[in-house]
Amino acid sequence: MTGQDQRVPTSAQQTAFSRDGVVCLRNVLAPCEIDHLRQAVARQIDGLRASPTGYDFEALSRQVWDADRPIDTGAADRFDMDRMKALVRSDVEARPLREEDPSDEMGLFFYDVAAWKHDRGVREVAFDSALPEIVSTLLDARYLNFWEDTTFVKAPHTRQKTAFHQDLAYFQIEGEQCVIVWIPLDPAGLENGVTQYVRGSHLWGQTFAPNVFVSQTPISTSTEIRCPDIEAAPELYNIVSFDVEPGDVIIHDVRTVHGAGGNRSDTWRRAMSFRYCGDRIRYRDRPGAIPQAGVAHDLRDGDRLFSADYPVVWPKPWPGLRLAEAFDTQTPTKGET
Ligand SMILES: O=C(O)CCC(=O)C(=O)O
Repeated sequence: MTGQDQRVPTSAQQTAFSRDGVVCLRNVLAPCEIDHLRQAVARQIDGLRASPTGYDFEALSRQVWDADRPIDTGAADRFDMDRMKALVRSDVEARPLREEDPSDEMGLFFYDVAAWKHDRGVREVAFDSALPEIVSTLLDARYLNFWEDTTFVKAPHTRQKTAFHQDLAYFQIEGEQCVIVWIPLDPAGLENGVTQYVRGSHLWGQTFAPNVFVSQTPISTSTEIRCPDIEAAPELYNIVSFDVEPGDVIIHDVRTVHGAGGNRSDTWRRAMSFRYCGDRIRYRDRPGAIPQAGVAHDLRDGDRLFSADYPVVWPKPWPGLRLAEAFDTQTPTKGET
């Protein structure tokens, strides 16, 4: 399995990434790699109700904004959604972040994490595609840890937007040498909710409190400041988006403020997002960060991310080594025999 056109970013792409905090690289992943991720996403969606980390934010936003509707997250307990509902409803600045859509169809804004732990195909793309080398070049990293994968799917006619946010405060890390690689699994543009980025926001010198995507309301009561309300006045910000095809990737700095519209189209917008950390990142049990699913480490503040929970994916000890195989666990890929 090899990448397609590109294994290292050009110097123009590196300059754009440093300046804007985001860059789009074309035709980086091979069709078979996209296929691995699509299959993993299909298995995740099938398991939504049973997953301890899987959510439908489209359904949740209706439950949050309707005082009489109880919160129902199935088996998921990563976010305390009853507490979130109370926080959002008592936030005077909060309002539904939903697209107008004349259709009566029910959408789906699917979210789940950490497929790499049980899905070999995801590990192959996260560890053995062109991505680790590309990312380590962009970050000027001596080595690279894989932090986690996250799946974001918007079915046709999903009204819920992804509230603008900054990723840094969601993660238990200290430092800035971290990127998020957004991997479209369908053609995506503004109509079906491609991600949007505030150019240069990685250089604002601020760490913003995390939100739960259905509202700008901070989910932590830590002292971190709330993200500006970009949706209220997008014209005030230098927002960039890219029309992308499967195989392309969009890479953003962990400090870059970003969000997405709903999916107003008849086509799916499936995506996976990989998070990588460079050698200057240290572990920090940051107040307000979202508890990470299924980690077993005992790292303390200031430690390097040396743990089986954060595999070193670059450099490879020898060329041609398939790290995905090295990390095969006793747990088979869900849904496979
Ligand atoms: O796909 C989305 O709607 C949001 C993506 C995102 O926030 C991320 O990849 O960090």
